[in-house]
Amino acid sequence: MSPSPVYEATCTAPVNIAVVKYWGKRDTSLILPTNSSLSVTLSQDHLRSLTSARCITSGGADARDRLWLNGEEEEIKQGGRTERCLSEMRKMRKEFEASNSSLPRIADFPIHIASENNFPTAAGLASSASGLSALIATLSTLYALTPENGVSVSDLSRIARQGSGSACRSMFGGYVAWEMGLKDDGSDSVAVEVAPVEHWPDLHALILVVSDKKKGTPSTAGMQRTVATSALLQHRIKEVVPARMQRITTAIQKRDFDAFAEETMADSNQFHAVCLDTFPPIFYMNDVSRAVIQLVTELNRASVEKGEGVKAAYTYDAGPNAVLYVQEKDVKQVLELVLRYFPQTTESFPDPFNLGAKPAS
Ligand code: 2P0
Repeated sequence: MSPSPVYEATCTAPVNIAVVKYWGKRDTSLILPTNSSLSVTLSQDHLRSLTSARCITSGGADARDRLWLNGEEEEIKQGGRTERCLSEMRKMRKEFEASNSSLPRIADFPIHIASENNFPTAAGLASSASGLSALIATLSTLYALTPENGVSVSDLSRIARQGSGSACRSMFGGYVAWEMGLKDDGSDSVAVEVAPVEHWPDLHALILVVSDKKKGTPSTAGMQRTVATSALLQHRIKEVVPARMQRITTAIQKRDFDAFAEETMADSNQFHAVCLDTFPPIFYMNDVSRAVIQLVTELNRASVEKGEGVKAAYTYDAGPNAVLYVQEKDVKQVLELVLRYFPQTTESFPDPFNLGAKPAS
């Protein structure tokens, strides 16, 4: 008797850090954003989710979809985001099986999924982006829903988006836009590659972990409050982001760090201004975050005065941790400066600069 086949797959997906921020949904169920966004996907070496999925072919009491996150079992809620991603991927696999009689019939088997992050979850380090992106990458491998079989990465990003908005951008490496799309069904709200990592490989992301505690206001709830209450958001959506998306895309294409840095810092500032314009207001940055902004501003001012151009661009997500984009030639100088003004503590995180990561596919 031959052993029954095992259907399983394991993939990783990295974190991405937005330089034009996604904040606000026009459709909370399909996860359709109020503006386009753009990010840099980091290297898998430092911040990544690792996800395995296996079809349960044996039946019995265990034969239901199950999920473990960092070793703890989580309920897969009916109608929830994970369930939605699973059912969308199953639907595609069923269509694939229907069109190809030689494929094993695995779409209806229950699936067990285990996922782990190698960094603090929900500390403003985009864990949902890498987590949901790794889930979709793993299911696409398990189900052979790949570009060779006519399923593009943008197609997969449309499903990852329904798990967590920012996850659609982690489906690509390098420089990635999430085009908000115009359609109500979300079919045109997908991630697209702006440039591969090889286009501009000497850009580094230095992650300064100010706190690895769970953030106060979860993004999903925070952005809905902003949509409901902030007048500044409407200005941002209509007047600011469309032009900024064009300018930053051009800056990336030209490898123009000064322009890239200017747009990145301005967009981070406006995202946090929009949070402050929300009622009740949302505060993600703390005093240390603001001190890092002052340090970077002073460093850039002195450097531009000397004719050496901008040295670093800060950006902050839904938490106090700073991400500094720095060109390779300036990494040492910027790190030394940060360490001088913010001596390391070893209490909650062993090495705040251990996570310096180079974008990669
Ligand atoms: C971003 N953030 O563009 C922005 C900047 C946080 C600040 O995407 O509700 O976790 O799952 O779609 O993707 C965080 O939002 O929210 C986020 P959901 P998500 O990276």
